[in-house]
Amino acid sequence: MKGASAVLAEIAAALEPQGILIRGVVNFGAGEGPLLGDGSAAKSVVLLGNAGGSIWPAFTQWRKDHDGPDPLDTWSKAFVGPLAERLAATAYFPSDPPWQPFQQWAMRAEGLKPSPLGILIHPQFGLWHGYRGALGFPFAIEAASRKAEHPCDSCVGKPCLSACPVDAVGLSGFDIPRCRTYLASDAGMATCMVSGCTARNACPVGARYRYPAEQLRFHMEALMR
Ligand code: B12
Ligand code: SF4
Ligand code: SF4
Repeated sequence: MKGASAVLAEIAAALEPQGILIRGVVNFGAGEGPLLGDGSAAKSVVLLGNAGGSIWPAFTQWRKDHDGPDPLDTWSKAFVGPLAERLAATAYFPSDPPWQPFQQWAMRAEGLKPSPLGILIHPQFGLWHGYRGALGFPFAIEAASRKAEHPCDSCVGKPCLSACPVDAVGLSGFDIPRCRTYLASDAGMATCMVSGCTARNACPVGARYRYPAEQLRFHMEALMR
């Protein structure tokens, strides 16, 4: 069996061309991890995801020859699935039921905390990052424990909280119907649907990782469905 560091190196090398990055490792206590393919509980998961627009060039290229529903999920599975088989790991995907607690894993793996918008904020990438999958293993993987600085603690004025034109998102939660009604209106079509969520865009952290325009529009269209 490969050592844990060889496993991490193999994952990084296999997914680098797709812009999918290792986003941290979580080790679990007995029985605490998600179920592996053989029904036992995972001892570790390796989180996989994007930072800024890292996945967009490879995804855009792949999409030229692939059609169908949920293209980003299909693309993620096309690359993470075979790697899981090769490593005898179990693959988990964020949109597949039962929903695995990706945000809790990320909080443990990288010490991230939620922003007032609900999305986890990263000190470097700001709100511009996400998860494309995770690989579960029956052994622990040594990883440095991380405690990230939480940018919202020192954010003067918290502009994300006042930016939504219809107050659909904030400390009291995310009013999804309200957001979707606005997105479907002429005003929404001319603002958030073109340039991305105005509240998310208002955050100054990690501005250089802001998704490219095409990616912003892709995620907004997904939110409408
Ligand atoms: C269902 C879901 C939605 C639903 C409902 C969200 C809600 N209010 O519950 C809808 C479709 C509306 C949605 C929208 C978005 N989502 Co969403 N969503 C999910 C999904 C599939 C499941 C969440 C869940 O219930 N998990 C199950 C529980 C057990 O997991 P958990 O980690 O313990 O739960 C945490 C969350 O529930 C979180 N939480 C609690 N309340 C809220 C409220 C909001 C708004 C959010 C985002 C999180 C959140 O706190 C928990 C503890 O950490 C996750 C993927 C996943 N598997 O987690 C993505 C996920 C949370 N979404 C994500 C994103 C980016 C978005 C959008 C920004 C995407 C977009 N298209 O623009 C939007 C808008 C959110 C916003 N505030 O701006 C990312 C967050 C990444 C990050 N940096 O944190 C995730 C992880 C998907 C991914 N592939 O990375 N989402
Ligand atoms: S604008 Fe400020 S409070 Fe809002 S998410 Fe960004 S850093 Fe956090
Ligand atoms: S997409 Fe627009 S309407 Fe929806 S929460 Fe963001 S700013 Fe508000």
